[in-house]
Amino acid sequence: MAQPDLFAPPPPAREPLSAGALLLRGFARDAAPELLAGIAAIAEQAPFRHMVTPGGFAMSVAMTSCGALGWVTDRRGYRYAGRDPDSGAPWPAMPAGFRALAQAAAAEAGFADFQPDTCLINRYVPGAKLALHQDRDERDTGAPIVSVSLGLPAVFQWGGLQRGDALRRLALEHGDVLAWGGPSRLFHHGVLALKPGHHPATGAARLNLTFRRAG
Ligand code: MD6
Ligand code: FE
Repeated sequence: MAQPDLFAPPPPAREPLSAGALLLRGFARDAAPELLAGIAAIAEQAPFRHMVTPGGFAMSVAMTSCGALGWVTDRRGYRYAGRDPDSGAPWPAMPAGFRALAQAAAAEAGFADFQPDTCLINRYVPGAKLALHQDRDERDTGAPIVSVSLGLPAVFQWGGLQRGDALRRLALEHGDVLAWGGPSRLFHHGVLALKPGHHPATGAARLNLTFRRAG
């Protein structure tokens, strides 16, 4: 195997992807233990589940939510709901540290005063993937989205406004944050099937937090 090049420059800490989209490498690394503890507490109240798409297929990514709203899907469609359909209870509150991290990342990307009302929590195990999609179930697409990657690395596909636009592949690692809005808010994106591996913080899984203003 080739030796790592000790003199290769490190990847840039902030990489603009296009107008309104910024990759902040390692931005959440220090907060990761607190985020993972928060996720564990949320999952005790609102367990991860494999929801069914309107087409009738169970998603390979397991999901739960915190905040005033949670993203859900079933045979009736995709939407945001104020209660967990599995328990009938309100979603767990969004921890203050989650909100603060999302606001700080949004501010870095030029979106002042981001007020997320939902955080979708995605759990990937090897083989789990997310097909190319747009995030358009939110009432107001004026607000950005902040996405935090934890644990095993994943390949993120990043396209454009049109479904057929060229796709870029980004390696997202533990602590990486994407902040994305404005002209990029409705860009297509997806996650390729997770490769097997072990990460000290999450074991054999990748976790993703996606903060949005949905209501
Ligand atoms: C994921 N993320 O990274 C899935 N959507 O696991 C998303 O679908 C996503 O990361 C909108 C903006 C950022 C994202
Ligand atoms: Fe998305």
